[in-house]
Amino acid sequence: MVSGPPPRTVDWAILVVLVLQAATGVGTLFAGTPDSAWLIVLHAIGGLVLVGLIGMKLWRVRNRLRPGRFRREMVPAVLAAVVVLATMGTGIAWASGWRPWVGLWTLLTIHAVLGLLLLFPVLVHLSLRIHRPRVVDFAERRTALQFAALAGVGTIAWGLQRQLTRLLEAPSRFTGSYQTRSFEGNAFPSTSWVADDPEPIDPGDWELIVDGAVEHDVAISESNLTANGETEVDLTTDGGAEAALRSNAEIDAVLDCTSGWFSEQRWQGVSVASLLDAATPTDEARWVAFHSVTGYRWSLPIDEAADALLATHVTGERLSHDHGYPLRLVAPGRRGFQWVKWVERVEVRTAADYGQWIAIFTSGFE
Ligand code: HEM
Ligand SMILES: Nc1nc2c(c(=O)[nH]1)N[C@H]1C(S)=C(S)[C@@H](COP(=O)(O)O)O[C@H]1N2
Ligand SMILES: [Mo]
Repeated sequence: MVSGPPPRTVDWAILVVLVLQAATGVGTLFAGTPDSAWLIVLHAIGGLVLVGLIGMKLWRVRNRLRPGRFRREMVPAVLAAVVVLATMGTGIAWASGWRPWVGLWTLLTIHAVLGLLLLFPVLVHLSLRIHRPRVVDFAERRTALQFAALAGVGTIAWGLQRQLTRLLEAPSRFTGSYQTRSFEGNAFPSTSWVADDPEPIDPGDWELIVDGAVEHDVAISESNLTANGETEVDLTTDGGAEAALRSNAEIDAVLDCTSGWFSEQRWQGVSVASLLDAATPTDEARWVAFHSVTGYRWSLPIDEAADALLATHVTGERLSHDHGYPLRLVAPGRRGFQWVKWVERVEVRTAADYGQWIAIFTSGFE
């Protein structure tokens, strides 16, 4: 019988691929434009190569898994094995075109959560069992060839799988997301990142404020926002003087949620550039933060913000409450979680907003 690569080499390769999977997996959450497609391809091929590595490892230790030989120190190893199989299984099922929702979660979300949980049993198992690698473990010509062959098989498997999803008519975008209800107005799914679920907003109680590192604050009421398809901007610091601003904008852009679906829509509303023009950023202005009534917020570098839109309409329909009425951010090339809904404040900033990383997890909790 042919023998595989040496055990310690397989173990180290597993560790390297796992670290790579965790890093590229988290990276996919930010991959919004095709120039980051390589990250997802790397993740997919790495994941398929891991199947081969885990297969070798489980084959090697199969005798130790018999009931009579079970010891307590093996618990982290067994847990790690179960979770890695579940992570690979959910990843492959999703990428092959099986995309069920399990309650509020998609299979892809479950995959990501399992992938992150996996790090715990793996770290414990490692701390109990670690053997230091030696260069010679990898330097063997035969071992190097075996790994190259494994990478080749992984790449071929990935290519075949892409064909399979085409046959099943379940192709995905480069992010791994599938298309749903494009250009059908409010019909596409709506989702909250964690707990945001505000009461519907009464337009009479709402206004949009632009403030921060600007020459003058701006306030816009809901009726001015939508009047005549134009936007009248009220420069509040100028004693209420009203400046009519032609700021109606329209763009086609893809909302791509990290839970694995996307929808392309024609978004209509107020261009952020026109709001910035009205408020006039100071020389120190660098970032623009978009605040939701719920406390959720996200920011964009000021140049990128100028290309974004605060949408009132989605493919011809006034935004529904679920999709962020009266106003939601449309940030082309960014992932869905950055498209803040129910926006009430545009804050021009001189510095990055690190607090947003906490706000997106905690907003909506009382
Ligand atoms: C270390 C843990 C992880 C492992 C072992 C792993 C493994 C895999 C595997 C085997 C696939 C299927 C590849 C294919 O069949 O083409 C996959 C797909 C995927 N994984 Fe992971 N993954 C991990 C963590 C994550 C995390 C943390 C995320 C996101 C936060 C993530 C996001 C994705 C996405 C978006 C896909 C779909 C790619 C596509 O449809 O082309 N993964 N993963
Ligand atoms: N205020 C607020 N905005 C939010 C969210 C949220 O939970 N709260 N969820 C984000 C996420 S994760 C996505 S994918 C999109 C979903 O937009 P939709 O509900 O209109 O489909 O909104 C984003 N904007
Ligand atoms: Mo999302």
